[in-house]
Amino acid sequence: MEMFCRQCEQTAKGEGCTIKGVCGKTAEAAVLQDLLIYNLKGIAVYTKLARELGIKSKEADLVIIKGLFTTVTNVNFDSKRLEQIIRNSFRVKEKVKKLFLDAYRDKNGSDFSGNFPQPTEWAPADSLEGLIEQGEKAGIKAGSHLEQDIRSLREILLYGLKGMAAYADHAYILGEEDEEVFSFFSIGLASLIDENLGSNDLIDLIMEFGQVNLRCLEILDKAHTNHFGQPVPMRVFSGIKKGPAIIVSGHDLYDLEQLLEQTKGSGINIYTHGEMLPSHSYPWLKKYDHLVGHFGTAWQNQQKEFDSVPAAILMTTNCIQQPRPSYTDRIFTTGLVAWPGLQHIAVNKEDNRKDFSKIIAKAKELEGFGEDTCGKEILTGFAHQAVLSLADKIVDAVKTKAVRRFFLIGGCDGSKPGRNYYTEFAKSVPEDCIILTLACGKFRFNNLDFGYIGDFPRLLDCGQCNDAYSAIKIALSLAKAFNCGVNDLPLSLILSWYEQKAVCILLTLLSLGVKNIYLGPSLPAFISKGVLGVLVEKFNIKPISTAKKDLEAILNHRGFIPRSLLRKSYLG
Ligand code: SF4
Ligand code: SF3
Repeated sequence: MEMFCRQCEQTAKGEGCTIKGVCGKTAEAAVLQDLLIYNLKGIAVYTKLARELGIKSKEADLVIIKGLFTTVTNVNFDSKRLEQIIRNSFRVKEKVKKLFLDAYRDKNGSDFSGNFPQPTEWAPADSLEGLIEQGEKAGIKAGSHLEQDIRSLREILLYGLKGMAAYADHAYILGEEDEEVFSFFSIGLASLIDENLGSNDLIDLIMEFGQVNLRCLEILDKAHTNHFGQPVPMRVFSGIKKGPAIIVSGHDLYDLEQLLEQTKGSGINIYTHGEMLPSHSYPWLKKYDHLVGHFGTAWQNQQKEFDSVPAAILMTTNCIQQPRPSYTDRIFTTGLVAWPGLQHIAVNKEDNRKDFSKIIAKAKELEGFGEDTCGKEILTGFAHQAVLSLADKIVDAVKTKAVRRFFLIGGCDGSKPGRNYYTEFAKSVPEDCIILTLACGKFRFNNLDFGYIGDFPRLLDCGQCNDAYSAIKIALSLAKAFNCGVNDLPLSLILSWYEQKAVCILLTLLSLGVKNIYLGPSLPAFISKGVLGVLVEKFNIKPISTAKKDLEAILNHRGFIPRSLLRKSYLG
């Protein structure tokens, strides 16, 4: 069977997965995901047209958002689940098609006579085998006739949309949504099948997307902080407490909250894993005494870390890896996460809540850890409010040269070699500099002791990849405080990417005009030479080289204090 996927950083040979995904995705699941995206483009054409007539379909918008999120790397590996999602998305497409055609007729007194692109007319085959055959023709290879840069730009936008879908879904679950964000999913997806759009049109759309994604990040931040409170800096225990345990991985704070509520007084200890670490800094979550600590490191180490623990495991979102036989009976998926054969905890559609009794029973049956063990404390919780409450002190520290420079070293972790660059870089940052970090890439260095500059810890963890808004807000607010542009700040961005959320964050940074980003560990396979040329020319994006070389280049070639600040504070 033919598949072709190159949406993530670990893609085979840096070119594309063709037989099976390096992530573990079967060719069958890969082509079904392609087919789902194909149908979502059809839905998007109708939702876009319907919106132009002032009509919206929440059901269709959500099918698009959840469908896109389903295809993010390391979310859904289950062909059966994908088949259900595809069939449901077809049903919704037919509904929104009728909605549009009826509204058009009502408004104009005649039937719509324009041409619809192919995905609008597509209907699913009756069998799974038939769907797979359809999917084989629906992937990005179907666009091989297109000029390389157009293909590349379309893929960049598609992967950005996938990343934004993850954020929009998290926000929606917590009651936050935004019309600009919802409508852009239709605009963006429909543009991927618009043959009239050239490179410049797509670049403009991608820049617009970056701004819309900023809005999406903002509503997600609002959803989190309204629901769970403003994060506060916290030292998180990373050892073990004796007793039954559930380890929660992924990114979904609402799942964690529901589980904490349902395990209150049960004697079960709850641990975060991977990107769930910053949960400990939210007042509404840290109030639970049985949220005892953080277990393990980043997603790519889960097979080793989950192998022998006597605990139940809950995977709330990406990134799940193929479970080892040693723990398939005690790992549970929920939400959009799916792996064939694993137990799944579904949401109750009536009240939008989940019943975690199955995983609770499993944790009790396993009996848990036999004894307490020590562990280092990990510092987290430096979201925008916590950092910006110190803005005056930070500005003073830069003026007095107590702090020379900030480095944002953040993004995804992954298993390909070369990622020790980020550890080396963090370790080599001079002692008068502060490191901001976020997402799972921080597990490469967040167990190291970076010490303090005065009252400031030298390593400030802003949160999950879902909290990129915090890092952006901190940078923009500091630029305002220094009365300079963000590119004039004594700030360097050293980013690592793996999956599509990193793509959408990068596009937001570019849409804000942020330049000189160091990007690694390797450049995306879906970026064509021509598009890379534009990125280098307009934004001076640099592929990482060695930590030593890059750090030297940054420290030697940048002013340590923004010119405007020098003018204001020192030159009068
Ligand atoms: Fe390969 Fe990544 Fe696609 Fe998985 S998601 S099939 S690893 S490119
Ligand atoms: Fe990590 Fe998957 Fe991207 Fe959330 S957990 S940042 S890779």
